[in-house]
Formats: sequence, C-alpha cells, structure tokens
Amino acid sequence: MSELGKCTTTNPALLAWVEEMRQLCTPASVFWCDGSQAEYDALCNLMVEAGTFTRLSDDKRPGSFLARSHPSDVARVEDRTFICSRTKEEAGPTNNWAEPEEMKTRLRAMFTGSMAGRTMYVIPFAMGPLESPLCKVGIEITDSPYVVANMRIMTRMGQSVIDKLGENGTFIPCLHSVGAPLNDGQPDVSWPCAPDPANKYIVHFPEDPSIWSYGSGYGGNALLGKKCLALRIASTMARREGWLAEHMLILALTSPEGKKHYIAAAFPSACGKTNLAMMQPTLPGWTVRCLGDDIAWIRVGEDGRLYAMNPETGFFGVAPGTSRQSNPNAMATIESNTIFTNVVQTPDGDIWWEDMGVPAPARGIDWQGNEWQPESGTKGSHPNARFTAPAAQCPVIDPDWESPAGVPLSAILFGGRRQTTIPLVNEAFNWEHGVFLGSSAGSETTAAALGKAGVLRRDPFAMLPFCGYNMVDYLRHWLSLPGKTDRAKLPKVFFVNWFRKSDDGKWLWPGYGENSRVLKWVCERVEGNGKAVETPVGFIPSADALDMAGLDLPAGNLDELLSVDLEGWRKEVEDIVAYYTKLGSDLPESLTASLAQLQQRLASAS
Ligand code: SAT
Ligand code: MN
Repeated sequence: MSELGKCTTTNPALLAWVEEMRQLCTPASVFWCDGSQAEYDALCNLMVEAGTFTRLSDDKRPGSFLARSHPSDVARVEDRTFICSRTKEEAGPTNNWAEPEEMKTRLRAMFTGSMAGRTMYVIPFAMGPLESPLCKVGIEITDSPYVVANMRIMTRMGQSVIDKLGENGTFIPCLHSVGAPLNDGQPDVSWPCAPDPANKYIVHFPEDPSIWSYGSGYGGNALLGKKCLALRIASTMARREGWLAEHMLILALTSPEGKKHYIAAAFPSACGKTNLAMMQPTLPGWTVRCLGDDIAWIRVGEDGRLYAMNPETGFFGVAPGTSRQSNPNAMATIESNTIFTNVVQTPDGDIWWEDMGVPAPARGIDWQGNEWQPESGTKGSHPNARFTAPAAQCPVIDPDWESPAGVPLSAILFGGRRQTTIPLVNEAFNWEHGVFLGSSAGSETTAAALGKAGVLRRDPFAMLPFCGYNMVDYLRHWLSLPGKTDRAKLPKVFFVNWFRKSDDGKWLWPGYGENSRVLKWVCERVEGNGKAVETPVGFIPSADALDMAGLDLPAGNLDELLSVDLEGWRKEVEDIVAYYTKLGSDLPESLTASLAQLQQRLASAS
C-alpha cells in the first residue's frame, strides 16, 4: 500500500492534533485515508489476510465481505457511554456524566500506547453534503481498518473533506482505539477489542467538542460519525444554533395523483426504521422513496417550513428479519459492495440470517465462527447482526437524498414496540401535544444495546441513548419551535405502533408494506381531509378511514388497533407520571399540563 495513504493537508491544527495523538497512542505507522476505491480495496484485502474479513463469492455477493466480532463486542454499550459536559446538570438526568478533566486524565492513561503494533488511520469525514449549511467535518483517528471501511460507506470521506477543511477550517476530533495494543511479535486476533465491558469508554465532550472511544470496534461505539457526532454532539450544536439533530428516518410518499409528502419518523434502534424508510407500499399507485434510515438533521427553511437532511451516506441496518417480504429494497441494496457483521457464512460463499425468507443452509459457520446447522438449536446470526451498505445502491433512493437544503417535512411520526395499549396510529391535537407524545414514548428494548431485551422503557423521541445534553432542555428546545416559525407551517405529529399483539400473542397488524395504509391516512390528515375521531389520547382514524382494500385482516383486529383501551391508558399515564418525576421538577409546564389534561380526559371517559 506504499502509494496509498498519501492524502495531504496543510491545516496546522489538524497536523498538530494528529501528531499529538501519534505520540500518545504510539502506533507502528500512520495512514492518511483519501477515501478512494483503491484504498478501500487495499484495506479489504489486508483484512482478508488478517482474518478479519471473509470475502464473499463474486457470483453471490460481489464486492462484499463478512466480519465476525468478538462475543463481548456486539452492540452499543449504553452504561459505558458518557456525556462529559462542564456540569452534571448539563448532561441531565438520563446521561452518565463524569467531570471532563478527570475523564480526560483517565482516557489519556488508557490511550497511552494503545495503538502499539498497529496502524493509526486518519479518516477525514463529513456528515451531510459538503455544500450543506449544516455539514460538519470530523476527523476520526482509529486503529481499526474495519472502522475505516465502514466509515467509507457511512460518510463522505477522504480528500474532498480535507479540501473543504482547507488551511483554517475547524473539525471535530474523534479518537478511537480498539484498546488492544500488540507487543513485539504478538500475533493479532481477527477482532481485537477490550473484552472487559468496564474497559470500554464511549465519551463525549460537548464543550470542545470532541469524542474519545476506547475498547469497542462495533457499530455506533466505533463509527464515530454516526451516534457520537451526528446525534450526541450534533444535538448540543443544534440546540445552540436553533436546529434539530434527530434519530429519524426520512421518506417521501407519493400518491397516485402525484402529490408528494416528506415524512420523518423516530423509532428506537431495531424497531423498523430501515423497513419503513424504503418500504414497498401494498396500496396500488403509491410510491415510497428513501432519503435516510437513521438520522435526520432538521432546520427551519427560508419559507418557514422544517427541512430534513440525512447526514449519512449508508445504511447500518439490522440483518435478522430482513427479507424479500419484510424489506425487498434493502435486500436489493445489499446485493453487492456490502459489509456483513455477525451473520451466518454459507458453504457457497454467501451469508444467511434468521428470517431471511430463504431456507437455512444445511450447514454453515455461525457468527461466533463455529460449525452450525439449523438443528443446532442456537441462532446462527447475532440478533444485532448488521449490514453496512451504500445508500446510493438502494433502488428507491430519492433523487433529492443528497440535496444540501434538505426536504420540507409534512409530518413527523414517533413510535416504538408496544404489544399493548398504544393504538396503530394517533394524531396529536397540536405541536405541544405532539412534543408530549414524543417525550412519553415507550418501547420494549432490543438487541441493539447490551442488556436485557423486551423490557418496556421510556425513550423520549427515541433519543434516550443519543441526546448529548439535559433531556429536559431537549424537550424545551422542541417546544421552542413554534416561536421560531409560523406554527401553521410545522409538520403534523403522529404516534404509530406496528407491534400490537392480541391476548393470545398474535400480531394484530401485518406491518411492512401494509403500513402504507397508515401513511396514506397521515397524508390525508396533512391535506385536511382524512376522517378521524377525537379521543382522549388524540385523533384516531374513524372505523372506515383507513384504506383497507385488498387486506384481509382477521375480524376484530382493526377495532382493537384503533380503540382506546382506557384501563391500559390509565396504567400508561401512571408510568409516564413516574418517568416525568425522574426527569425532575424543571420539566416544561406545557408537558405537565398535557399529562394532566390526558389524565382528565381519561377520567371523564369512564
Ligand atoms: O448505534 S448503532 O449504529 O450501532 C445501531 C443503533 O443502535 O441504532
Ligand atoms: Mn439508530
């Protein structure tokens, strides 16, 4: 790779920081990434030689690779994630906080010599189109070639970013090490990391701003442009500068008459954002186009509407459950040039996962590298196994997905996984009620973070793990929007739940492409003509409001999906009261008022 690694800068701040980190981490060499295809190919070859990557068959999955992580390093580590603002108060009641200087002292000790025997890669990257007013430049220093390859798919990376930075441009320093220095002659392993969870640190310093990540090579822990920069750090910048950094997909829905609406939707990790973002509508004549599946940066445009932009360039999607049935466009996106992590390797040089919609191979190699057969009784792929694929490969990518200005939003959806109580769709009475719905969102936990799955937790705006400052101030920031623009121009707010189950444990709603029926109603409401009934919890579609043509739902399901379960809602309110109490006494008056009004409406509905 001698002719590679020659990306050059004259930016003195960047040169000085890289030199300082080289002295701290003492790598064997330094490699400046230019983001080229040749560089990507060379790094992939290097990882194949090292055993980190398995090249998939050129007939089956051209340009694609499989990686298997260490079993301790399979998901985000929320209890090892810190927001080190000046005061604990600024980090708020929902974040882990540590005093910034103390944390830096601890981190400096950990990073000392941490890259010994490894190459230190310097990754210039941008979140957002380079010409966008919101574009942010980061420099990730990492000792993981896996991170470099993933960052090239997920961000705009390399020489173009160095050029944008120029002589005096500023950047967000993002330091990452897998935390596994190599002694002289010590052989490497295929997935180096710091296996003890107590040695993993995902740390944000919003005042710098800077990011330090140690000990993990997986997903949001290590691809620092994503959750760390584009959500936690960006949310603090957004608050200061008057915009929003959100855990939201962006899609465009076009009616048979050609009317196009852009919709953003916030659901927690592994709750179907990727599936909704590129959905194949079952309603004839309707089309969905995808602009992003995970993050939206939103600002007030010159015309007073909210404009959303996807700062990423790839999808880091959950593999298990992705199939031709659940998400045909994702299946097409990942046909080539994709990195798969923690899925089954098949004997014919391809990959497989649970609920892929095709028969399991008679035998294969599971995510832990062991011989595996469907009869083994264990899962072949990890529940948080992922694909990393270029957004440009999505067959339904929207032509405006890289528009520097973003796209104007007609509606915002919140949602989560809820087996009971929460109706299929519920429209907020107004903006403040919408913020209340977002603030009180609950969802059953998933494998996207280490910890027990299936436990109901409050996850305001699906931002609980991603808000870089005090959650109460975050909610206040959302409430400030009507003061920044004409209220009538704000998107309408809805709460959706595809995950309701009957008492005997069956799904009440088929989901996936059938969700187009709900999106159609959302557009009708935006245009002022969808039919709805006013209920204690919000506007719910009247019995005949959803277009059910061609869908044979078991009798009674729709009634249950669109009814208000008063008993369930009273319990829900109790839980929200308890959560609000945890958030503290400083909660905006508007939210406590919305909660009290909901209580009253439920009481008088009995
Ligand atoms: O944070 S990740 O990018 O690993 C995935 C997620 O939790 O959304
Ligand atoms: Mn996410």
